[in-house]
Amino acid sequence: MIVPENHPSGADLPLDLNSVRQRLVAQRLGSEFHYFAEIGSTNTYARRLAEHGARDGELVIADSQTEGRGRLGRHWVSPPNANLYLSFVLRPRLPPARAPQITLMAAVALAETLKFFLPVPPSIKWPNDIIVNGKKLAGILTEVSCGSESVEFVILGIGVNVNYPVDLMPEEIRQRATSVLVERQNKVSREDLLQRLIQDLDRCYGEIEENGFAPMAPRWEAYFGWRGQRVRIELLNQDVFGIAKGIDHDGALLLEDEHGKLQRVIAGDVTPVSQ
Ligand code: BT5
Repeated sequence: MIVPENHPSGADLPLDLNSVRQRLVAQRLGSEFHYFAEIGSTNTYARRLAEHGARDGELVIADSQTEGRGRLGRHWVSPPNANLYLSFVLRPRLPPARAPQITLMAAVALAETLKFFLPVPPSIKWPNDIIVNGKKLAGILTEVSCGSESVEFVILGIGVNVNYPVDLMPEEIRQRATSVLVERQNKVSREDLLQRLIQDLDRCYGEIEENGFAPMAPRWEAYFGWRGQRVRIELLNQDVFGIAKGIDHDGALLLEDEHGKLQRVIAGDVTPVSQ
């Protein structure tokens, strides 16, 4: 690979996507790569591609983002050449009500990939975070466009902190974020992680389309870090408290309220609280 002249020696190199493509064994995901050294947001770009007819599985990937997005207008810190920022255009054969299962499926795939690279298994924080040793290592941003009866497309965006040292993290996330490098104390190949992630997502995507989420639910549950714990759910206008019991077949979080009744929560942020 040709290294740009202005590249400081010792710094991380740009992604070598040829090596990923050559080794990739996937049915649908990664059918086409759209690579950017820098982009605003891979999700925004992927949405534009989808609106112009991009096919199922096309992948937008960048070495840095200037306007990386989280949920609810939050910011995703996306420095150059250290991490992974990617978005797939998906055209799943799912009814709109089952679209949230894409996020759950992606969390399972991401946890299965990361388990291979980490000394301790990651946990899933419902619905979209991957947590290691209590800190956030990866996040998922799923954006759905629906017709009246079917899902038109889903943009599945994933940010993974890979070779990201704590001292380069901005103050806003330093106490709460981690990376593969931080957890294993040495660097990993972003190409190896990316290849495995695409393959795991491809497999899990096929599984939920074929059989629904139910057969995958036990795997999700096995990674769920807050079962049996008292949690706070931050909804848009209020906070709700209860005991996290797991998820139902649609991927809603099951919360036991103070009267012992099970409530279904379909969106929100979960934080464990002391009993
Ligand atoms: C997420 O949102 O966790 C979804 C993140 C998705 C990012 C990917 S990158 C590729 C694709 N293109 C995009 O534009 N986005 C996707 P949320 O649950 O709302 O979490 C956002 C919060 O995570 C922020 O408010 C920070 O507190 C924290 N955060 C921001 N950057 C982080 C990072 N690099 N590592 C860990 N935590 C971070």
